[in-house]
Amino acid sequence: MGIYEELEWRGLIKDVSSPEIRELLNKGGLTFYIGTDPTGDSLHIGHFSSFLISRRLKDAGHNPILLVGGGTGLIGDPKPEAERPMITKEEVEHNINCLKAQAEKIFGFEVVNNYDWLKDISYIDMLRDTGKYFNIPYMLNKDIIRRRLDQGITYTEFSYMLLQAYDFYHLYKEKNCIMQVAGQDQWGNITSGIELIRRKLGKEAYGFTMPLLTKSDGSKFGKTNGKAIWLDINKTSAYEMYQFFINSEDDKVIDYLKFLTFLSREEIEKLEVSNREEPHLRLAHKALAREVITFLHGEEAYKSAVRIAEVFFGGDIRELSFEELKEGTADLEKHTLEDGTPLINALVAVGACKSNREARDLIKGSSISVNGVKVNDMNFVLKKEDAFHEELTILRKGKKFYYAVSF
Ligand code: 545
Repeated sequence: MGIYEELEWRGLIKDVSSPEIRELLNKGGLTFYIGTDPTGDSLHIGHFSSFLISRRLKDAGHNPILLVGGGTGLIGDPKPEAERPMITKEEVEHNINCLKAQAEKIFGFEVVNNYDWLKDISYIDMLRDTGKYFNIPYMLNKDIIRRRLDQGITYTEFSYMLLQAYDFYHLYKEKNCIMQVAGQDQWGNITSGIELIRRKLGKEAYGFTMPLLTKSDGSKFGKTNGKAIWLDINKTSAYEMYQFFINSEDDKVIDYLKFLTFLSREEIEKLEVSNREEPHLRLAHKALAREVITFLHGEEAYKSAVRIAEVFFGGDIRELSFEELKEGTADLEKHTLEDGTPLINALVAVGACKSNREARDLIKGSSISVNGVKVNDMNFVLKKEDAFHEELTILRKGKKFYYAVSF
């Protein structure tokens, strides 16, 4: 199985510009690029699969270039829904630094910034040397432009494809980069570049896209409760990421394994059987979480995430470090109570029960613990000095309902 067939099996090939791509990819040794605009200060899990593809191609003997769009980010790639708000030059610069560092750390590839060549082109030269190769009907026929025509699109965003096309042309000339790879939303921009190279240089360039990951209802993959899953560990902890993957939909988890991990076909097929025949073991989900978190954040972070998950699932929270406790309670609502609040009142205040009477019953029934210790004393009082680091008090009702309290 060549790399092309492997990508095909993983479901990573959506559109290809030419049937020759199979042979080119299987042969190895070509230079290709993948680009990203600095619209944020971190990549998120939705971008991850497109970047992993570069790694797969590198491992198959190709040379990757990662491009950050310091120039294009100032313009804004049109989205189907609406015009993008302009971001300031300072913001673009900040985001570039973050993305560069992240891309280098995670993928270790050469990073180029298109601002370096786009900034020097004058408007007149752009119109003469690039604009002249773009026919308005051709541009209007691009999917993304058609989708914006009713509500409108500014000239600025309309021109975006010229810049991305120019990048491809530039990299083709300067670095013999003959292929561009991206998510399926980039098809129009990729083909514009291929067209420009053909017309200006008389040479053939190539490109292919991969499908975007979705949830089973077709909605965007990569968010939980409206919160994105970031690759930056300071924005999304390893434990949060663990929860995200462990809770993947059963009918999607195999797709995610194919897109987001380097597990072999054999290993994934085994997990597919397990997911079908013994779904309660959640082996596929666990493998997914393990592979992605270990790749991004290392073995230690992954182990710690599992430890937090296991402890919060019914273990002893006193075994966790303070950092881990904070991670494990990060998505709980934080209740602020007065130092010295009786446990009974606290249970009502945090919403663990409806009345003092119910609180008493719970305590009597040994269902309540405070900071990992079962409490049977009706007169128990919560104190700041007993809190973890005098900061965090954790109440537990039954096996898995947690409440975080501070004073
Ligand atoms: C710019 C100049 C080039 C080549 C590419 C570009 C960027 C491209 C684009 N890509 C998307 C993107 O999202 C913002 C990331 C925030 C940190 O807009 N015009 O930059 C996404 N891309 C990865 C995948 C994508 C795409 O980075 O291709 O499909 C998402 O999975 O939306 O010369």
